[in-house]
Amino acid sequence: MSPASKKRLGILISGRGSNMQAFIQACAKQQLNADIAVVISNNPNAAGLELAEAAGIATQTVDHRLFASREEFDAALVACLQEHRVDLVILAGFMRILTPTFISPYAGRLLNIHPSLLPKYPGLNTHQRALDAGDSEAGVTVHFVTPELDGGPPILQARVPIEPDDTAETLASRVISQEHSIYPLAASWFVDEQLTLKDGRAWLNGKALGPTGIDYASHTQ
Ligand code: NHR
Ligand code: GAR
Repeated sequence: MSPASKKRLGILISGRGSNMQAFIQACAKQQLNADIAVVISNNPNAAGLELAEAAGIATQTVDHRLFASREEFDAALVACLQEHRVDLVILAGFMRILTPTFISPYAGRLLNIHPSLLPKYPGLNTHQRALDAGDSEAGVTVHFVTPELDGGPPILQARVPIEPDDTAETLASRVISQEHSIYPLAASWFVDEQLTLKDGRAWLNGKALGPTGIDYASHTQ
């Protein structure tokens, strides 16, 4: 693909930004043939904003507390992404639920990473919930975002074992290293036009994916 037609990513964060950093590195190593056009945070204190600035990437803060409704906040996010001519939106630890005002203009061009083996544990506190349930494994899912929270079609999952003395923190650190591998990989499938959302399902190279997407371990075998 010529540089002029490189896809432009917009990354939405709320905090640390380690997944965003994985995208910066994947672009630098040309594992991901895209440009990061803008990093947007709803939280003015997100540490990830400084990481993005240090990498020379445009940043914006759109503070949700300054808007009267979720729809007005979402419209401001859309305006910012449009200004930066974003083709694909990456939610990377973004902590605000989005309404159709945001999702409609980016339907099929909007990815999230969720730290559980969806459809298990949508929503918050996933690692503690997996521990409390006595699960023997946990993991992470990259999925297309739809209006149903963490309910959009899965694309790629990685599994990790749960060890007997795990805490939510030790489990999260095992999961996050998988996140940094699978999220840029799934985005590269989209950027390379192998991945689409159609009829409510994720399709990779013309094949509809199952309800848990691709398993990363079997993909890398
Ligand atoms: N929006 C839609 N419509 N669909 C999804 O699948 C979304 C989404 C927005 C964010 C990320 C998500 C996750 O992977 C995500 C997926 C925030 C909350 C939440 O409850 C839940 C899930 C996710 C992100 N947020 C609270 C809210 O009132 C605020 C919590 C906080 O600020 O700490 O928006 O887990
Ligand atoms: C990641 O574990 C991500 O999966 C999770 O938050 C962390 C963000 O870390 N996302 C959610 O819980 C979304 N609700 P990061 O800021 O270092 O990428």
